[in-house]
Amino acid sequence: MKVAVVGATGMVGTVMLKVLAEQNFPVTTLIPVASERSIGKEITYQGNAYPIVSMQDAIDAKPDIALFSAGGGTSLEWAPKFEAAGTTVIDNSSAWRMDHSKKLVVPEINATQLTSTDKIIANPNCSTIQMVVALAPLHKKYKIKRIVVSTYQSITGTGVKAVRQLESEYAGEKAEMAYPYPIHRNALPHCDVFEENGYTKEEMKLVRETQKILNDKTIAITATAIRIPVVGGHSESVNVEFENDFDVDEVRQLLQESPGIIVQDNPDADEYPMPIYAEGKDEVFVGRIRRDGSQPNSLNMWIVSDNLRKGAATNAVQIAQHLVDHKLV
Ligand code: A2P
Ligand code: 11C
Repeated sequence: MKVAVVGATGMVGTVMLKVLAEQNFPVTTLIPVASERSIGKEITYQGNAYPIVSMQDAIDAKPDIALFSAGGGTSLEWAPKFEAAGTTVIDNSSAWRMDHSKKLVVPEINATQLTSTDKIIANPNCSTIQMVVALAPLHKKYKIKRIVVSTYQSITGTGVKAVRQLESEYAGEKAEMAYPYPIHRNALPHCDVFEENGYTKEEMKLVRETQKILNDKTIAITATAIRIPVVGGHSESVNVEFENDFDVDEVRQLLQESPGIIVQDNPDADEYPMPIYAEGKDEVFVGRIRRDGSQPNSLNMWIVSDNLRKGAATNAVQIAQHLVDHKLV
């Protein structure tokens, strides 16, 4: 496969390259792309140096697959041009996710919907991916009526500038601000921009993307997204109300047997998921699984995953692997 990585110097792009190498993805030619200011610089992949090229040079090279993580505007402008050259684009931005003609894919849940005619495939938002990986098997078995989710999100989701802000604040130095307030020793109830309804875009992604991936608009969802001074991954407190009753041990068993999930749930041994241990891993970690006694058929759980891995790069590479395995590219 000729593989282009668009945004190869960025936070997610760097992890995409790492995951492609780790998974031994069948790359014959690697085409790293970044902005004009990076052209000519080199990145290293599996011990070899590759020069960063422009978008147009990448299109002219006619890649089979392009993994995009260079922002929504870049995707809107360039993904159709790659498509026109015959490339299948897997796009990590929010540009195409809610487009009715594009599929929003988490391989464990809905990769079987993909066909060779899907030329721009959307990768969901990180906080959505980890939640739906854990909820999809439960929805299938007990049917979800309502989800109340609160997130505790890593600053890596914002990008390099946010990581620098935290490091500077921690060191007591003057920081270039990625957020409107300090993030060190703070919690910001503000991820992405505010929409007119008073919710942030990040919160509404959790609502809209979850309904699309689970293919069920009847699920009621409400979200609060919080940024915290953590780097390893996003954490989520999730309250779910089902149509049907469940047994908590059966829920644990079901999650344990589901692909991409590791259950860490032993309060007696202080065992529960945490972002410092999820960092660098590809799985979604679930714990604190317990009945919510305040209303019927309801469950609480705690879901943690590395937002740059399963929340972005790993999910995109898994989509690419599905396309290769099923000869869809
Ligand atoms: P560059 O490093 O040259 O700026 P992040 O999400 O971590 O901020 O990274 C964004 C990525 O997208 C970087 O690799 C960046 O390249 C790349 N990028 C930004 N704008 C463009 C563009 N117009 N065309 C191609 N790549 C872009
Ligand atoms: C965050 N979820 O943690 C964001 C980052 O729509 O792909 C990714 C934004 C997106 O702030």
